[in-house]
Amino acid sequence: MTRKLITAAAQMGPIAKSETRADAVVRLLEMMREAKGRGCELVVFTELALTTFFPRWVIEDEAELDSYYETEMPSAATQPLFDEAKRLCIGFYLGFAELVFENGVKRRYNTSVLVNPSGQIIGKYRKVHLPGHAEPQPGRAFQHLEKRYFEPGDLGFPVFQGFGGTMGMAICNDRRWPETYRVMGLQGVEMIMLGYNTPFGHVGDQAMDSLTLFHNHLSMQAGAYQNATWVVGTAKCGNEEGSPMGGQSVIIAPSGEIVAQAVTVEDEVITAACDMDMGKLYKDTIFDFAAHRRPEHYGLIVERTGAIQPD
Ligand code: ING
Repeated sequence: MTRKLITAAAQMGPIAKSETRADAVVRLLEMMREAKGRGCELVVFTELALTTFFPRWVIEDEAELDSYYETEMPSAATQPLFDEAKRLCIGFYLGFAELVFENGVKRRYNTSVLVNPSGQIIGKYRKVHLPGHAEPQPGRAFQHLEKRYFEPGDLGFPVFQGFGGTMGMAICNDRRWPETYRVMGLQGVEMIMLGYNTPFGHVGDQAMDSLTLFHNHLSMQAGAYQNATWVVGTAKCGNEEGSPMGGQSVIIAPSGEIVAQAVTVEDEVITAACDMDMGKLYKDTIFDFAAHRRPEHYGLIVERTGAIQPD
């Protein structure tokens, strides 16, 4: 009996600065219902799914900045998502800006949670790789100030048992770093869910920026194949407050093949029946880490990869 997980990526079009959380939640609920209508047990929403991508601006007023963060999850604005998930018996991944006080210190994270079909949070992740800058950069049409508005995640790359398998989470820029997938791959992950907000023109180099969508899929397809895992990548896209962002949300198999892809830059639900046993073929053959992977022979590997340091 194969483990089929019918999965949706719920791509979001722009969220205007004027849109409230309630407005965003209405859109998310509509897509949750559409996913359920297609038989889905899981719907993957995007990064920062409740507000516009505010790191594109310099925000000096702390109260204004704080207004983009959630201080609890579920919050009053997001409780309807949890209630509807339970009513429909469907789980979800949700990205949002998290504001917490730890030992009396205000901390800010770019966060996602995994919620099971009973409406309970079974996993939490905080974005590790923060792109862009801490200080405003001259000459940019839009800033990218995630290093100013978030701290690097302090939860590592954990995996969670749920939906009949081993599930993992990442957020946006994380998908460009092989360590993201490998740390979860070494824990036997079978599906990695991630949301992204990917503005065009991020680097300011015409040749590189023209490859934004190619690099989007390249990163996720490679991560999926090299770690024998499903990858669900859900965009926030379209022209959001004048900033064009890439779409092309995808569901990618452990083979690296794209099995579903969005074709608009609006709210769009894509789905796939994910065989959660498909990765096993790869993990038992070409990506049998125990049989073929040799960290002890990788030479000068530093950091905390656990590799044996040369004498
Ligand atoms: N955004 C972008 C990401 O997809 C970026 C930053 C855009 C990097 C384009 C490279 C090219 O990684 C977030 N939110 O991480």
